[in-house]
Amino acid sequence: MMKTQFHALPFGAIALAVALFADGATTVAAENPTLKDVFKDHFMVGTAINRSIATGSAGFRRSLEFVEKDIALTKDQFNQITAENDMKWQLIHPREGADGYDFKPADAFVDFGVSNQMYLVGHTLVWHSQTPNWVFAGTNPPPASVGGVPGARPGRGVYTGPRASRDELLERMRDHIHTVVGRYKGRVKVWDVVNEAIADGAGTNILRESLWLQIIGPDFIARAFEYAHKADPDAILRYNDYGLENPVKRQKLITLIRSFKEQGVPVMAVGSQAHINVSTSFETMDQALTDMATLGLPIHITELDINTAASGQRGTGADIGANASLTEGGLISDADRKLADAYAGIFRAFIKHRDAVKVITFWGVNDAVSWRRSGSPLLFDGNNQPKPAFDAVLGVLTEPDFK
Ligand code: 9MR
Repeated sequence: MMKTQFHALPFGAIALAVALFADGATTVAAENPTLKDVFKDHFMVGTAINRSIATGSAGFRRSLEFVEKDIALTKDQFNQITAENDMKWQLIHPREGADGYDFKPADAFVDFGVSNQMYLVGHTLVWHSQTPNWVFAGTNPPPASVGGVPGARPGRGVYTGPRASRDELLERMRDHIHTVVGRYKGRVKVWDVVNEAIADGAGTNILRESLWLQIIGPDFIARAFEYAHKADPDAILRYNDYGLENPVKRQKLITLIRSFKEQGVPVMAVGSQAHINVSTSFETMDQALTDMATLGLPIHITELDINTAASGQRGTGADIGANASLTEGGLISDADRKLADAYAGIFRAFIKHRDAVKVITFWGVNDAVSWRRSGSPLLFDGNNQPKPAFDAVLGVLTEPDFK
């Protein structure tokens, strides 16, 4: 006779499955549904991973014991990973010159993904943030009136010294993209080629006032995509941004991507970060996806999390740099239930738009390692236990409308 198994259920009540045994007795067996399996016919479900997870070492406020649990959860639940930080310019290419690269952590990320048969996303090649000063430095004086980047907030380390020429900066960009994309060719399948280049707010400027824009001009985005396409013609090249739940910012994205398509720029997917709060409803996400789908490109939800911090419940129009600090003041009341409701709503929208939505990436494995951990924004708590939001997400598929 079959042995009766009765595990404690680590993955919530939805894990219950009734098994009928040969002797006619019924018992309850644990069958742990996972995100990657439950949604396998809809989209990939992934997570950003930090260096500790990629390398199997203590760090990021986690002892080795916890890191090992984070690794187990990552392998269990997700079939796609993104490097949370280690492919950013500042980390992978801190110094000028051919020996200015530091590939070790990024190599560990890629090895981790390849050895666990995960779909790999590279994040990110060109960004206004986390880029070392040497990239922009040269002998041309900066415009006297701005002394740097208009709109840049003090204290955020924006380079204000003498600048490279357009050609110098393009050459540095080309070298960086060719080297990084070339190294991981065939293994990293998707690249965030340009990150967060769209301006916030209601102004008419589409592009953010970055040093990339000021030194190269508005074609810096097109050039970046061309270099990346040359470096790996098979890679899916993504434009990635946040706040696209906001109709004003979304319209800027649509205008920008349409113009790229008209010019033949090889942009192949739209990345919507989706760092949202609990007021983002099914309707909001449905409208955002409906609008973005008119571009005819696959949509990837690239950095999903839902802030439940009391101070983080505001609109989607502001700079994400400010959003980072909005995790104070404790959690909203009934945070777990509101988080579950919000996740269920947006997953209904993702499923409705499954023809367009191909990848959903959570921005972190659990609340303890999240960039906005005080906002408890993910499906697993700091002990890697599933929260009510996990069951709510899995439950969406069994609702009558979502068969
Ligand atoms: O989660 C990332 C955090 O660990 C870093 O300190 C921060 C700065 O590099 O970047 C965070 O990730 C950001 C991502 O790269 C781009 N979109 C916004 C994310 C949250 O700030």
